[in-house]
Amino acid sequence: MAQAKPSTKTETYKNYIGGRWVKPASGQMLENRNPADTRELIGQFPASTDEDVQAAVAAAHEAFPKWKATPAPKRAEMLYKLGQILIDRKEQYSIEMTREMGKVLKEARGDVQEAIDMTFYAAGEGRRLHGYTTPSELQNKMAMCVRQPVGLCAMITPWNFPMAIPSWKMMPALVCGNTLVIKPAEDTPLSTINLVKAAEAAGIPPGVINVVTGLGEAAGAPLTTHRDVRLVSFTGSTETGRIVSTNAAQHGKLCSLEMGGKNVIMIMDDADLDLAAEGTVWGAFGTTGQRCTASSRIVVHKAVYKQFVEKLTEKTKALRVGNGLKKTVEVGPVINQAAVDKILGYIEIGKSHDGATLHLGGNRLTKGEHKHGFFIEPTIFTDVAPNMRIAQEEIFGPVLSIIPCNDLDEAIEIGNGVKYGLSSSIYTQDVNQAFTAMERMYTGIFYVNSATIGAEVHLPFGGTKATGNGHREGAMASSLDIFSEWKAIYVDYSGRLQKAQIDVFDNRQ
Ligand code: UN1
Repeated sequence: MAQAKPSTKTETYKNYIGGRWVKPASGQMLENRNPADTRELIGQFPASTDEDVQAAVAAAHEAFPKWKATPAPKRAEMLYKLGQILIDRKEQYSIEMTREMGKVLKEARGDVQEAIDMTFYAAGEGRRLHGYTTPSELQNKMAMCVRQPVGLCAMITPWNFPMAIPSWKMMPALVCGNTLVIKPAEDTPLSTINLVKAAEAAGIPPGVINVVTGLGEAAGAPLTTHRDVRLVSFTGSTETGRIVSTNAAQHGKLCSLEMGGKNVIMIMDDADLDLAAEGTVWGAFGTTGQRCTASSRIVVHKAVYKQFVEKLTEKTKALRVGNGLKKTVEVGPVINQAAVDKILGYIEIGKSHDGATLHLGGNRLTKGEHKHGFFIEPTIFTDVAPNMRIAQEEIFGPVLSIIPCNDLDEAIEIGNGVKYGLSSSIYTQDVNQAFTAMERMYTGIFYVNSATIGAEVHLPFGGTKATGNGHREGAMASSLDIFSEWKAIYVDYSGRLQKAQIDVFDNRQ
């Protein structure tokens, strides 16, 4: 198939504030280019600043009382409509996502599908949002709990799942009755704008959802300190997350963080090695390794090490790297030049600082169809020691470290021996080993006989240790804990003053 032709048309996009598409106050724009072919301009997007953030927060603040007062089932009806619109526009939005982010079209479709799933799933909550009743310790008194929205939510989202991750935050926030301002990553504003266009078409009222695009410091930071923002929900690097949570703490805000990972697959000596190799290729090189759940460490039992590496090498060599719009391509580009520099920097660290064996790949691809994009070969390091930098730090690219081990205990120790705790997995046919690992891996997600990626929206998504701050997205119970607050209600119908903890109940009466 011919290489995708660079587009000649330049679209100019706007912020969405108070139900209107508006230019940024500064008039400054940022270019968004296709990482598979940087000659192709996706569009110009607002380089928003504090002034735009102020306007967006004001709009969300104003819209809040009415949205909160809208019955939850009615809010949910709009989400059902939004889900249907996303289904109708899925192909267009997926193609646009591949062009702006680089992930192969099949995966872009998965990303949009995840947003669809999340939207319908959250919509279902409109007729639940359950609280509970509970007995009072006093007679003629009723006690219950209801959920209330937290208020105005600020959302700062990453480029690697540019529609799915915004949907994890937006949909539960909306069904709970919150209004929001979202600042998508500067590399992928279009996919979030597309999601918001669908929300606009679904009839979500002006001001309920607002978008400001631009850079983190100029457009994201002001959201983390604004007086009227009640909650900041962030997904991105651990470094930025720390800044976000410091700001949030200093300004008395609720804060939900989803950050890095250094996820491990443990392959035992009884594993189905073909399945494990196939899973490893998907976990490590799917989305070009740019998932926080990517399988970046493989701990392999020494008894099957050689055999596994052979199988993995063969499968990895067969991967086609290129423009994700081409049907045959399995691995797209990385997101931008800074990512290329970081990933190549880590490959160098692996070789010269860590002294690991560069077994496969290790280079940027610069010729032919790769000439104008950010392409890096799927890269495998072998004989990696658990404490090497390439085995400890998040690379966020197609670089895999293979670490030998002697048994399950050692695999678990290595697996848990990093600062992150997002996802982990084991390949084994032995139910005892599987359950042992399940219990002892201190991660937020665990898989048996599959890689570390592939979370479904109705289960909790998030991690332990440096990955997060205890919150989970996805799964409704945990999402509601982020986007709603409890209100405890006591109704005394005794007609007299009753004092909890003080009045003594007399059962002879
Ligand atoms: C991420 O890893 O950055 O679990 C998000 C998965 C996807 C979401 C990944 N559903 O692989």
